[in-house]
Amino acid sequence: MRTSEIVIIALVTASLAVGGVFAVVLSPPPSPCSGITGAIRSFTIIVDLNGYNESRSQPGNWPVITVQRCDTVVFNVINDDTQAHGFGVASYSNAGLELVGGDHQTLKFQATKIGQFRIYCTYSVCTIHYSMNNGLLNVT
Ligand SMILES: [Cu+2]
Repeated sequence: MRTSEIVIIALVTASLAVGGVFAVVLSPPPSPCSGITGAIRSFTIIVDLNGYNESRSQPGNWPVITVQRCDTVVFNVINDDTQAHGFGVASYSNAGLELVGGDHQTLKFQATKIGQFRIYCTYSVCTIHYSMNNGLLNVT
């Protein structure tokens, strides 16, 4: 084999190896919950002038919800107020739901990330806003 042939073979081999490394680096990591069927955990959130499920009269975090990683979390959010409110869950749904007065919507996701995630009203102008910023989703 001539030197030039060896060089070409070496270059082709090297580029294939680099391509393989890039393919591994660039492909998304598998979901930590792939193949895991968690429980379905449903929660009803009543939104009114007392906050989220009476959060106005709670000194600390409220509501506090705990699920296990890979559970499917379903929030049934009922806006019993006449004004609009939002319902966001940090990291899982930052945009959240937008509910006009009297609206009822569902927010559903799989809890793939472990941690504590704030539950909050995404409408900063609502009159009860200070009581709608301290909900907590614990994913254990
Ligand atoms: Cu609000």
